[in-house]
Amino acid sequence: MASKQIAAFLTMVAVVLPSLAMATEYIVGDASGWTILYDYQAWAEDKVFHVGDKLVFQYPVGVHNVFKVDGAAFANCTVPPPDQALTSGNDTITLGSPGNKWYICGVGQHCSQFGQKLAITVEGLSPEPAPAPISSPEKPRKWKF
Ligand SMILES: *[C@@H]1O[C@H](CO)[C@@H](O)[C@H](O)[C@H]1NC(C)=O
Ligand SMILES: *[C@@H]1O[C@H](CO)[C@@H](O)[C@H](O)[C@H]1NC(C)=O
Ligand SMILES: [Cu+2]
Repeated sequence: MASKQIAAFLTMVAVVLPSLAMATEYIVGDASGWTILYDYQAWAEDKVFHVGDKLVFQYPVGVHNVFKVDGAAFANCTVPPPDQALTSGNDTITLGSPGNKWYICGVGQHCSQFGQKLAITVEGLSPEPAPAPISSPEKPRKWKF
């Protein structure tokens, strides 16, 4: 009885742990942190972000802030209402869904004049399924996993 429960628990741990271990915490801008005159697109370029990963925006409190915005606001550096700002100086955002995400600094002209903006694409948790072979005339293969 009890050993059955333990077995079930261990199975659960075995399933859950690897996915937790794979979650990555990214310090935006690495040692430079969240600042002006830094190329965040170059920073993001070689990274693959997944659901569950975290972005940490680090900066001196009061000098910058972080707004999550949509694509249009990102393009125009449109700053949302102040109550939507993250201002802790160590703002952690867990990437909760796949898709495009946009972040800007709302202080002064940091976004529009000094490039303090980050756009990323978040991939889903599981790898993309292999594309189905379209041209193959043979009957569908049975995939073994
Ligand atoms: C962004 O800027 C463009 C060009 O100036 C303008 O046409 C558009 O309405 C702006 N969008 C937003 C959401 O402010
Ligand atoms: C910043 O946030 C990260 C992630 O939440 C945390 O691990 C880290 O300890 C924090 N650092 C400071 C200096 O508060
Ligand atoms: Cu700023």
